[in-house]
Amino acid sequence: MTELSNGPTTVPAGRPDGTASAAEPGEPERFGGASPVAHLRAALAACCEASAPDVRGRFLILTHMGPDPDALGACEGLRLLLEQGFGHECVVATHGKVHRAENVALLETLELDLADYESTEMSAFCGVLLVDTQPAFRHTVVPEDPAVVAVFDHHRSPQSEGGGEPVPHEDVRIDLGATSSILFEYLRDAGVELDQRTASALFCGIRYDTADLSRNASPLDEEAYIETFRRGDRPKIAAIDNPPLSRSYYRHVAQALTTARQHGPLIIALLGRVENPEHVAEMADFFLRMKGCSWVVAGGAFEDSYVLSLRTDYAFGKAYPLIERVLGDEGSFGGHGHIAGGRIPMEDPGQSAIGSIERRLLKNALAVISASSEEGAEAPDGRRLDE
Ligand SMILES: [Mn+2]
Repeated sequence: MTELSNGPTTVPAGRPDGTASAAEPGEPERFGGASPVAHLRAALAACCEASAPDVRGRFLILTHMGPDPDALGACEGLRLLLEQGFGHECVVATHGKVHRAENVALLETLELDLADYESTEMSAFCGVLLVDTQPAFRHTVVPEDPAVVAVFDHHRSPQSEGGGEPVPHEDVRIDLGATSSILFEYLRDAGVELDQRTASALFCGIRYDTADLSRNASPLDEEAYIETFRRGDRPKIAAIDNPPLSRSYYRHVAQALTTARQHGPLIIALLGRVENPEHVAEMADFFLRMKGCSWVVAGGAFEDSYVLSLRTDYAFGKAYPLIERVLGDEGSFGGHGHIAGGRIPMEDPGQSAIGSIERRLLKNALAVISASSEEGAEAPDGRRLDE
């Protein structure tokens, strides 16, 4: 998910119902001292009270476009909380096609019941709940009506929040590795028992966002990871981690191996037109494992966009400022840690437009290398990987 700025995270104080449920001792004063579960329950009750009887108690759960395992895990966790914990009805709707093999495997293996945002009738719900993103983020679509009642996320807020409507229940914790861990906490505190499917979905969310607790993992992530694994479906969790790969994946591997060039610590693989936009990110991951490679720029044209993925190794540094320089002033981008992605819209996605984008990206990437080596030094010549 996109991390846009270093703006502060704001958690509104005050609770809608004035109940006296206390926060954990030592826990920072959030939700005006109410427990998160009590505050959320009250916010949803207030929303129901303000709605027409035919939609009362019906909620829509949304996340960012092209949902990843943490987004999908958090959606399933919230679904269970609303249905089993609070007795509400809910629908989870996703926006945009899911392409990445692991994410498709998660949807199919766990048989998740997801509606399509575009064909969802918004007037059938009294409120919207958002997970793993926030209303002002790009790659996120929320309806004008009904309003967003609750947000659960672990990304920093955009600097310019644009004076959006305050959300009654906003739980943003940037010190956590996964949004799925937040939903695990609500389920635990509400005393809702995890079923195998929800536990598996939550586990996959925490696993992939924290790289099996190896990055950004807090004590809550650790507890959630272990408890959801205990209750999850282990053969299914293993199957999701080793998904079947399409023939087009292997065609792209062959193409990427002949197209990629190594320039010192950089491997750059600009693939022309691709059949699946996720193959761009998959090739970036694939090349980063090569000895001597510290960063990878992979790109490919899909439909009317040129898609870019950038990866760095742990020693090399942050991906976000690098992708900004590789893109120049073109397109949009986001990222955190060692992963970044960008997109350049193309009015005419023809071969010559793709070629000129790829030449510009290559030039910008090589300029980064020249600048970081000796003053005025040229970037090393590109070597084929079979040389
Ligand atoms: Mn996440």
